[in-house]
Amino acid sequence: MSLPFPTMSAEQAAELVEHGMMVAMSGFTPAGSAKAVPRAIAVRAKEIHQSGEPFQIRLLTGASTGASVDEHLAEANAVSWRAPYQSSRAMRKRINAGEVDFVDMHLSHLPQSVMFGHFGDIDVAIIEATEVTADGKVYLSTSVGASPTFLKKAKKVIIELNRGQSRDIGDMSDIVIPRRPPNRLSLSMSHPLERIGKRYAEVDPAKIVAIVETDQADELGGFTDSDELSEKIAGYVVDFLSNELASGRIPSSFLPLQSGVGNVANAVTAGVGKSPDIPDFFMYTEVLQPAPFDLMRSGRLRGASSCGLTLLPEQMQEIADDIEFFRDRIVLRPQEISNNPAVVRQLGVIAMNTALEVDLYGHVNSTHVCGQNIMNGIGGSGDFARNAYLSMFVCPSVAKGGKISAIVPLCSHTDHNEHSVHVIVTEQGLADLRGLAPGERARTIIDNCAHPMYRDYLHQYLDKSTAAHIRHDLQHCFDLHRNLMETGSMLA
Ligand code: 0RQ
Repeated sequence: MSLPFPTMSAEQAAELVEHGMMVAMSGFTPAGSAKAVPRAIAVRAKEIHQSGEPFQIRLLTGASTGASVDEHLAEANAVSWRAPYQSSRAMRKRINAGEVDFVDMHLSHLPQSVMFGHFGDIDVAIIEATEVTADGKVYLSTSVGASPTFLKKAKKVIIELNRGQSRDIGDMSDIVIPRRPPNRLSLSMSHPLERIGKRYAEVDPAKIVAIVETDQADELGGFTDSDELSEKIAGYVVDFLSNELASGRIPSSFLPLQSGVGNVANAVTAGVGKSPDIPDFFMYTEVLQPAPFDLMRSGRLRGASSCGLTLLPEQMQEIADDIEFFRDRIVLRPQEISNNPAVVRQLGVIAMNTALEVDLYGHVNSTHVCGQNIMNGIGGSGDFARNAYLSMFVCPSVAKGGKISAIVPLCSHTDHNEHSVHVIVTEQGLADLRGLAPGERARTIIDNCAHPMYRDYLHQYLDKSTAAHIRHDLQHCFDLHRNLMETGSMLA
């Protein structure tokens, strides 16, 4: 049956987007990202710029996106404002050059901020779906993200109907938009796979101004095989979790895992899966990456609640080919539910996220190099870290061949403070900070996690600092960062 909505090309749909508009696009990582229309908007922007006219949009998504969104639009200089998270080289460059205003925020907060109008009106939403019905049911594709809220709030909606994505993926969604406070009900979820919502998002059909048919796979970046360093980090994590299990601090049935983005996080989850000491487990997480997917196939991962499927094309094909196996093992939720702090606390999640740098007391910087230039953003790490039963941060002890130490006297920017950080792990070892006072924390982090080439410096910094509850030398706490900026190396 044909739909009562105008079908058009991506180029025609792009004409509906005007300079200065607030545009919301689907996507939570490259999973479910809009593709054809943003690419056409980038081309349109370049043409308009060539004629001497301005063209820039304000851009909202669920989280990071595929290349068609951030990379293409940033290269075309087509974005003036961006929220809430990105991981694109081109976009990062423009943000750090002061050419794009970027709002870095907790991902669980985004739908509520949209609902309350913190960013103003949404002029157009561009949402990838596997099916849309005449009465406005929208079956989303490989991520849910903030799309249900974008569909509700946008003045106009463009649907990218992706025929290349299996229609069955849409049924994995479990969509609920919490009521506004003070009438918000508590979320009743006692198991990571418990369903509390509908399988589709809803939109007023009168708002759908275009259907654009596509068939492109998600633009997933490459994952490197785990290397020696991430294997070491994974080894420490596995030993630690095994000890926690043996001591009864983690129940014998284990607790749901959350794992952040990136290769180290991927390798750590793979390591947990390989350990004979850790029982089959569930995940309550925001991104399902390739390693946990393989664990699901082997039976080690019993099921996962996520916000998106950040998977390799062959893994997506595997889901399409064996939907009976995956249907009851994966639930895709909106980001205000997948990352909901109350649920994270209720389920007792074990959170594993990645740090750029950690200071002597356990504060974590996940976002800003030397406190200034953004890498990606806080993403969902804060949603999980603050409320997890066990909050772990992992990172290599050094970056750039040793020129940068990940363990520093004082973080140059703080995303997660000492009160939300329980365990730090590098390839040097693991620091369990629970129950430790500041001085003990500092020595444990230096001895267990810092690279040997930085340990003397850090101990001396501590010893020379004025005695206090938290010892610091305000004259010298950023010497490593200053050296890095002046000479390209922290130990100048
Ligand atoms: O630089 O890309 O030039 O080689 O940072 O570092 O070690 O490859 O690690 O890819 O896992 O990224 C924190 C950025 C780590 C990421 C961060 C340089 C290093 C390299 C990348 P190159 P690695 P990863 C779920 C949860 C916050 C959001 C989050 C992140 C590059 O994990 O964005 O967790 N996390 N969200 O050389 C300068 C330092 C550095 C440094 C590393 N101290 N100073 N550069 N690098 N440490 C996701 C969502 O919310 C969707």
